[in-house]
Amino acid sequence: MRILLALIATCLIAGCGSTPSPSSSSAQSSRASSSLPQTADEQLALVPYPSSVVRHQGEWELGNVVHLEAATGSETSLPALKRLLADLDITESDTAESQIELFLVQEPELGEEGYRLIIDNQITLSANTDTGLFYAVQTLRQLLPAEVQASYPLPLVDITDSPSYPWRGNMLDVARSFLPADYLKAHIERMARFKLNRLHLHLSDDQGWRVEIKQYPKLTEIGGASAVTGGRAGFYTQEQIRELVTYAEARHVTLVPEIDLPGHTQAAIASYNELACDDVTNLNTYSGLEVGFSKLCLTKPEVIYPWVENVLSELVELFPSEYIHIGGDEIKDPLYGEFIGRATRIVADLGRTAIAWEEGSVADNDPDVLLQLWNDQYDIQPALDRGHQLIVSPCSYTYFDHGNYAGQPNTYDWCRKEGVPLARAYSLDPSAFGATVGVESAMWSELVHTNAVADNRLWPRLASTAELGWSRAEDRDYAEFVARLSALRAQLDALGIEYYREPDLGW
Ligand code: TNX
Repeated sequence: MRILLALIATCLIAGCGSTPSPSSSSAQSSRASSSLPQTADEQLALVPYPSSVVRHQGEWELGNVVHLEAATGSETSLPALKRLLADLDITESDTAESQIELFLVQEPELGEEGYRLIIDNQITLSANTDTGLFYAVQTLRQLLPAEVQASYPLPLVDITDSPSYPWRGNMLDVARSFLPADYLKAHIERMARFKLNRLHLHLSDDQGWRVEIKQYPKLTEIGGASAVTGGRAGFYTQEQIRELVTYAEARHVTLVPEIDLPGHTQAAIASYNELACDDVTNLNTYSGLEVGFSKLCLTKPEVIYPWVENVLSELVELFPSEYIHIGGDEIKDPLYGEFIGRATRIVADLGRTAIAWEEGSVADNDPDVLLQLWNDQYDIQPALDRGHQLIVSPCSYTYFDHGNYAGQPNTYDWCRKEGVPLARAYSLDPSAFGATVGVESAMWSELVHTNAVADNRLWPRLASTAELGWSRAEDRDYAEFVARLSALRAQLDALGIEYYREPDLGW
């Protein structure tokens, strides 16, 4: 009963959004004698909340020794389950009474990422894919305590679940201030716990260049050694990137690299001066807070395009992501549109698809190019009319460099003077901006210089990004979200997250 939350008032008004799907209701009726109607006053402490939860009366106890049966093909989900059991000191034995089974099935309604989790007299996880099974394991993890206990009672439940959007992302600006590879690893695991699946790395900007490019070693010798004032310098070696990619793949997180072009390029220019126009006198590294002052010299195509091509070809060797972000923000130049069109085609010629910030919509891009919307009011309609899809990141909801509350020290407020409190972040409707692959929150790092501050800006707000990307819009209710997330505090603690103590959560 520890994980049950009484939400009588909110649920009476809003309903708990736990409509059984046809398949789970048949599971329910086959055990009608032991099942209760879905009560309207309790939700399981799950974030993001599943599409369908059917509760039955009573509990089942998971033993301290379990028997695992796993389908071949559960190559990431089985290790994830084993990590979960190890964290709770639960051991494995073929003769144990408690059983957990992982099945691959063919149920089109579960899609690529959906799953079913049944707890009756055993635990049964099923999905079409290893990804779905991996997410079933994450749900099971939230149903269990975060720390070792003497016993593990679980609610009897049939959960059928699949995401609203394929893109459930977070952006980290590692360029203004670097985040070490160990932090990224921890972050990837934390994201996966909430079923987030895209980590966008902003790898270059005026203040720093963060990824080793073998053909241009000065990018990291010079550009990697600078940072915003008070921030951290550094860069990822190609070996570290490969290791991060492998780690992320095992957690169904795609690392999406961004090289910001043709503006935000002072670190590149300071490393290779010929990338700037000949009349540019400031060829130094930069550690200030201005934006929009640097650019590649677009009237020197013979210099810049081979460089762009070479950098991007090394990048696609490192990052298997289908999508490669070419930036495109905050720069004015008569040749801007032509540059973006050429850059997105360079990405296409490398066998990938480009993403550009919203400004890139002025270029003549193939409609499969994704556009990342960041100004709430930007007129993206013409691009939607041409068939583009969006990653939705409107700054007044998703910019986590803005305060958890108005006036939080070391936060920006240019987009929203009240900051972006949890309630505001949760109130975004990703579908309101037009055709979208999903949602992404962004943490710019001009003012975020340590791991602890990064944690404070990211959590608990990132849990709201997770629910916006996964749960149905009609099921979202802030009071319920807050009650569920509040109950997951021990899980965040176990992950070592130095979250902001959000008053709405009672923290
Ligand atoms: C705008 S959003 C930027 C970044 C800054 C951020 C600060 C976008 C595409 N560009 O360069 O870091 O504001 O909030």
